[in-house]
Amino acid sequence: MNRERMTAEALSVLEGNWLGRSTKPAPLLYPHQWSWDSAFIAIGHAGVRWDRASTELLTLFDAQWTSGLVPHIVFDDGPGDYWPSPDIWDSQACAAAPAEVATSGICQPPVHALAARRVFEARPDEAGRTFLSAIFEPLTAWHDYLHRERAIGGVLVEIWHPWESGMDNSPAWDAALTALAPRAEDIPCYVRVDKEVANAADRPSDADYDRYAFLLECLRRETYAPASPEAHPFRVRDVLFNSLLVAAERDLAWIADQLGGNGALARERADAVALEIDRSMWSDDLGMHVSYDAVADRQIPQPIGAGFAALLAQPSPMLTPRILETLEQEFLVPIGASGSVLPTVPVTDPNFEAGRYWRGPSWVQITWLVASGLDSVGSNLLADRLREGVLSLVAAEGFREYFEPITGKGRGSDRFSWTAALVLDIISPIRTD
Ligand code: 2M8
Repeated sequence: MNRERMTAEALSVLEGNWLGRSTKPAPLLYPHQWSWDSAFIAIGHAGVRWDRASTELLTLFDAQWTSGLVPHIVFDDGPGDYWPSPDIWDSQACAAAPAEVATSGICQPPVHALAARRVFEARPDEAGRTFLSAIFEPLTAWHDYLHRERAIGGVLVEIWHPWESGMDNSPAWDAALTALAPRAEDIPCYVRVDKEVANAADRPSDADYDRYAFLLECLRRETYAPASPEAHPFRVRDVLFNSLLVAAERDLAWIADQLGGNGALARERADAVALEIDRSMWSDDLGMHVSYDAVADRQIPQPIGAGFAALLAQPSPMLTPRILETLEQEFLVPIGASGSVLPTVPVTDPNFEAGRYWRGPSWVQITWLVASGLDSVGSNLLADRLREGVLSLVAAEGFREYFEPITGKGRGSDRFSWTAALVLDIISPIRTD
């Protein structure tokens, strides 16, 4: 597939997944609007369908809770089976939830300010400013929510469910999930739809789903705002989530500058979180940043490709050479003449499974973020190799949800929105410097 054809195909994938005011991640498996998917979709649309890009983000923030939480799913009322469905989340029983639309009650990584900045930069005229003014307060409320409700006893923010990481089935969560050991009577009944729509062998195990259901129920009982968050049984300071928060705060500060406002608080928060990422997430053994289990009070010694997103937080320059060495020597797999593929975990890791969801495959959105992080520390050539790798995978296998790192085989859902959107951005990037 040449680049012209790839652009046309990517646009047709996004058109096919358009729901009217937002875009679903994939035709069948994910039939609603997902929070961080929408941010990536907006980034891809910014340069080619600006109206769609701005509408995508505004639709998501229309479903924002009064607490500032941006729900990870905004349910569409069209056809489509998904578990957990709106009745399980029961957002309408929560005073903070919007009345007009059903949503989940948990969140996903805060990549939205990065998207909003790019949408504006694609069109810095009056329409762009109107969009930026409309999204600024909601973005601020979202970040405020994270610092206020999710930073328990420190500045790093916590996720309370693996789904909040966006990397649901990552081996990084195995120990914390095993430790939950829920009693059978505490696990709500549910029927898995995902195993019917996708290849069951690629999906999380039933034991994992029991724990997802158990955690959802714990949170639902407290209207997703636990009175004693310290007592919640799954509390993780995720390296990707926190690194994105730093980048998002810096972009929020930039947005404030554009609007003649004051970005000082956002900058201060970004610097404080970035410092703490280096202090408590750096693993000298692994030569990279890792997540932190706040319940067990220890680092999670699982190297994950998303750990290199810490570059987006601009770590101490003393750490950068070691991070780049780990990335090149432990993670990257060559593809084509000049590309590299970033797997979820190193292909030599005991937990590596080439085709299993979040346990081995390469994901386009993680690769795109790590490439942006490499750009931000001046490693543009390496960043280009990662982006080249994405184009090679897609040229051979289409717009798949994820790819086996060694063979390049496409897996998961086909016609996947963020894969299409980020290919559009890789082919014609919006500059943010
Ligand atoms: C996957 O997550 C959902 C739950 O949110 C699922 O498996 O049902 C993840 O890959 C997540 O990162 C993504 O946002 C979502 C939709 O693409 O699918």
